[in-house]
Amino acid sequence: DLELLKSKFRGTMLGVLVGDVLGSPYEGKKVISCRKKIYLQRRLDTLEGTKFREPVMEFTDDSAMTRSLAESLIEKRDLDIVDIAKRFVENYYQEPYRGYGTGSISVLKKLRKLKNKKIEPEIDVKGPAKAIFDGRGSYGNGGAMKIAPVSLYSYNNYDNLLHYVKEVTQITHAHELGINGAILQAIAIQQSLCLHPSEELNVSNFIDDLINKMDKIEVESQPYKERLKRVKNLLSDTRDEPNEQRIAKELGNNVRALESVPTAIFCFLKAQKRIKRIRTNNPVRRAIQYAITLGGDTDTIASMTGAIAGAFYGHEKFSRLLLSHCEQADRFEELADELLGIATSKS
Ligand code: F2R
Ligand code: MG
Ligand code: MG
Ligand code: MG
Repeated sequence: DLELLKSKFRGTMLGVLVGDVLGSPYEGKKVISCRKKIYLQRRLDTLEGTKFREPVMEFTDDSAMTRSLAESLIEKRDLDIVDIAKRFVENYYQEPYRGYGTGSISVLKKLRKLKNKKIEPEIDVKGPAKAIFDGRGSYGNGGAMKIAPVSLYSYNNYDNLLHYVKEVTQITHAHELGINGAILQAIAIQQSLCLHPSEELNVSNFIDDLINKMDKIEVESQPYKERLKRVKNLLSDTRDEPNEQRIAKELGNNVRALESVPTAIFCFLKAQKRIKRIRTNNPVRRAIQYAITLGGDTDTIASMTGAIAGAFYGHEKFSRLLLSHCEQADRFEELADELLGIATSKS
């Protein structure tokens, strides 16, 4: 069903943007207080209920890099990591104020020098990422935060998806945890794309599928698999419902991929049902709002949550009024449509 797929592609790209935009004012704070929760509830109610009275809310590096990646896939109609790296660099120098991570900034600066020297780009494009953090590479969530367009591009080919995610992520993240975090986020989005939003989501199947896939991907130690098992346990603990502090402690809420990608998956799955003190019937908004209440790296966790939720529910669940407040919402929808054109013409 092409109409449904179109809606899901749009939902994915809008989820990245909306989560980032709504989450970024809270980035870096602790689990948010009761008073802040009420404020957040009112703020989102206002944004969903007013047309463009406030200035447009700006996105950060998460959406900026997602946009560059989507634009490259569309322009090249293929995965071209040299072109993607170039676009990351150009975009960073055009808008350096978007709140990039320190590791990513040093990679982008080195990539610019490489470009000037024009040395064997196919080999060297992954070089700077390998050099940072004393040669260990970054385990930040910057790989996962920008990966959504690859899930769309390869939505119907799992093996290609894994290969492409690894290639793209290695431009900025060489650490295994950074790469596997991007893989987990990409396959969570892909799973959501393949499910029908009018049928109730089977939460335990969704998480079991991810656990089985990560079991094959993580060869030696299995930290992501272990976190996903925690997600499963926390979701099934209905008697003693875990509060935000406990979620942040057990799953994490920071810039490390290991301590944010499983958290985003948890937020999406938790929001299948009503959540105490979050007053909305909209499951996409509920997921994003809940992700923000966990504090820490709120823009990125809300953005990754938004992408997975948007991929499941589709774009109809995004309030048009809310979107009117988000910088470049139309552009993100347009990119989704163009990615759909390419992804469906390939197969
Ligand atoms: N950078 C931020 N937020 C903080 C400042 C933003 C603020 N608004 C401002 O303008 O000042 N947010 C963005 O960064 C995260 C994505 O980060 P990315 O792209 O993965 O960057 P990086 O630097 O590679 O990794 C993030 C941090 O993780 C630690 N780290 C990573 N690998 C490490 C290693 N091998 N050893 C030690 N530490 C490692 C470092 O502290 C990195 O700086 C998103 O939240 C995005 O929104
Ligand atoms: Mg950011
Ligand atoms: Mg195994
Ligand atoms: Mg962030």
